[in-house]
Amino acid sequence: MNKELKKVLLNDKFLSLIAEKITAGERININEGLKLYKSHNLSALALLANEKRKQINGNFVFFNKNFHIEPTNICIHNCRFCSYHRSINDSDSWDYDISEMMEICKKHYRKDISEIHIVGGVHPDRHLDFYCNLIVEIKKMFPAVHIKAFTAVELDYMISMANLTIKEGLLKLKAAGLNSIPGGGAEIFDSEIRRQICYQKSDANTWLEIHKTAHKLGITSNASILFGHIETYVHRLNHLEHLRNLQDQTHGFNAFIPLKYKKFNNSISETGEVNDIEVLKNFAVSRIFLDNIPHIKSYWPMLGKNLAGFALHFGADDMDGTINDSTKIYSMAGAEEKNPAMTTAEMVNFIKQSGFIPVERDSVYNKLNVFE
Ligand code: V47
Ligand code: SF4
Repeated sequence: MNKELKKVLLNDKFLSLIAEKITAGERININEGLKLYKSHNLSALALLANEKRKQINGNFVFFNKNFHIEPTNICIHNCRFCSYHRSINDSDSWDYDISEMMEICKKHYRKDISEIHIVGGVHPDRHLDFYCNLIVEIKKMFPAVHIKAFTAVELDYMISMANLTIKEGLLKLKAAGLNSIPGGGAEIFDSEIRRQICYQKSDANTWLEIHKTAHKLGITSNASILFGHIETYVHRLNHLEHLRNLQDQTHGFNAFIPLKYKKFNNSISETGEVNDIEVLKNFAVSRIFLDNIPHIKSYWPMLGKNLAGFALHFGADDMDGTINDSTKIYSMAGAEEKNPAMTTAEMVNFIKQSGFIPVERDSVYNKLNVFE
């Protein structure tokens, strides 16, 4: 345990115990996680989470060069927290065909882009073959790019509409060129909270089963949590425990992404948003609890750059990517970054200023470039 940490924790038996557990590489349980959430000792939480991140990732902070495609904002679901989805006849809905998405690729693609992230609404008429063709076309034009695409909720719909099992559907997508799966759609696994905020969409078991099957097929994935709405700390911790248990079995999660609920223009706006202290605590507890998921992502397009930088001191070690102003999901929900884009130089500078060593990575966290 480092000296600074010892000094801060000297008079707090519980926090000292957690520090000892972290040093010994032991897990914390749900009760301990709950006590951490309830602690107001923010500096101790930062030091504890930082200790865990150092064990796993040293002083490195990762980023990649990527852009997003959002094929459609038309969605059969109506999640109450979502500011993005529209009905087919809404004037501000979109639904790109494959050639339009190839134009988006051409607009954003440069030699050094390593990943395309594809996530959108669950369009009633867009099925598995359409998305397989999309991936095939992208890979024809950019064979080396990593395609991280479709939340488990989108996959659930397209695979069941094709009358295939999860395994068969994922194998088809893999054969087309799908490389990994993003973390969205997880929200909060608790069935009562899900009933209240997103009752129509795939349930927790389906989300977990899709990721488990993907991992077994060699398709790695991310996991997320949507926090700061009507859930309690216990709901968050149960969510983390589901992920930790699955990761023990499969080791297929690359990163965990805490997504802060943004209130603009959706039907639970009256819930309000949690403040930055809650966001930082949530990063710290996630880092300490999820001892087996290697990376914690500070998703700057949604948090805003400043808060994303602070999160790096609360356990996060990954800034996602340069984005190139290609995503609208968060700006439509009121996120700080209206047109998220960072050049490599800006990203490197930002990470250095925050006190860490920037590393450009690929989508599975191989180090491509270390900016010492
Ligand atoms: O599941 C929707 C969230 C997610 C709101 O894997 C909202 O690298 C906040 O999958 N306030 C989709 N969040 C995004 C996603 C993602 C994002 C970044 C990185 C990765 C990755 C994946 O967006 C949804 C939902 O939890 N979301 N509405 C809102 N109002
Ligand atoms: Fe559809 Fe996803 Fe929005 Fe839910 S969060 S309404 S599934 S786009």
